[in-house]
Amino acid sequence: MNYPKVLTIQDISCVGQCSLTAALPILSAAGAETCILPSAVLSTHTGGFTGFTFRDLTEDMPAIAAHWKKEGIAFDAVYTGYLGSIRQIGIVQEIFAELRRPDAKTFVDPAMADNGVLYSIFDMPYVNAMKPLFFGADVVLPNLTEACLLTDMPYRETYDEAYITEILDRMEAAGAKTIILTGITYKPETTGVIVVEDGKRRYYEHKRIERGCHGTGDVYASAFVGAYLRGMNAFESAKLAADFTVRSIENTLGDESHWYGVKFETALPMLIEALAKQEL
Ligand code: PXL
Repeated sequence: MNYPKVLTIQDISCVGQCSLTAALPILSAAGAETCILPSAVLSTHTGGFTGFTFRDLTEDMPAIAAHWKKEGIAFDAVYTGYLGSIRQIGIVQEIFAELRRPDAKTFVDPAMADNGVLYSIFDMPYVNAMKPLFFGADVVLPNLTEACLLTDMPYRETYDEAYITEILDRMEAAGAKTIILTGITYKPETTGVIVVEDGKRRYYEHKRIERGCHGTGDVYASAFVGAYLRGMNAFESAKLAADFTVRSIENTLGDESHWYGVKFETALPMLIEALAKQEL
């Protein structure tokens, strides 16, 4: 039985359906043993709430990892999302090196920007510090804004295939292996994901829902990692994660009071059903 043990490192936003409160249930639903290393605890996420609390857990992280090492705990996969500080990026690199099982895979969602802007706590030194972690990972999941920041390309709202090709070329030249580039829109009514896998580039185009939603990047990345660890290839995992995310957004439409996240829980049965067709 394939029962991967995954470690996911990201913040706990107590309210907001993102980062660990999305990754943990989604990875569990995908059949993975899910261990967590919280990078920070916030009362809410930072996208639209004001006055949120922020407890940086950088100081705790090396001690937690050292305890695991002493106990002989190691992981089949490490998946990182929103990190709270530049120092944490270095700590995460040490964890990658020390706590992975021999064939372990690393997944990095840079989780630092969207729609052309950095999230409120980040700056360019953070972007530069992210580069070695990002380009050294087995699988990376940037959105277009993050891909531009990490390749020193200007962010554009409208573009053609040549622009995206340049970004992908730069990512590959910098060392990226499997790339899942999300939110690539060539036509107003659709969006899609580009998957670079074994040197091949493929595009999965799907329905675009006008309403922008917080947390969809985390929901997407978690579903992708869950499917990939279940044995699906990158392209099939990217498709399933896209369908799951679209369903989550659709299930949230019409409820204006739910502006801060997507109701991904209501789409979990669909994810589980799709994954059930895979060999365990
Ligand atoms: O969804 C990404 C994310 C994760 N964690 C925190 C955030 C955000 C996006 O704004 O603020 C704390």
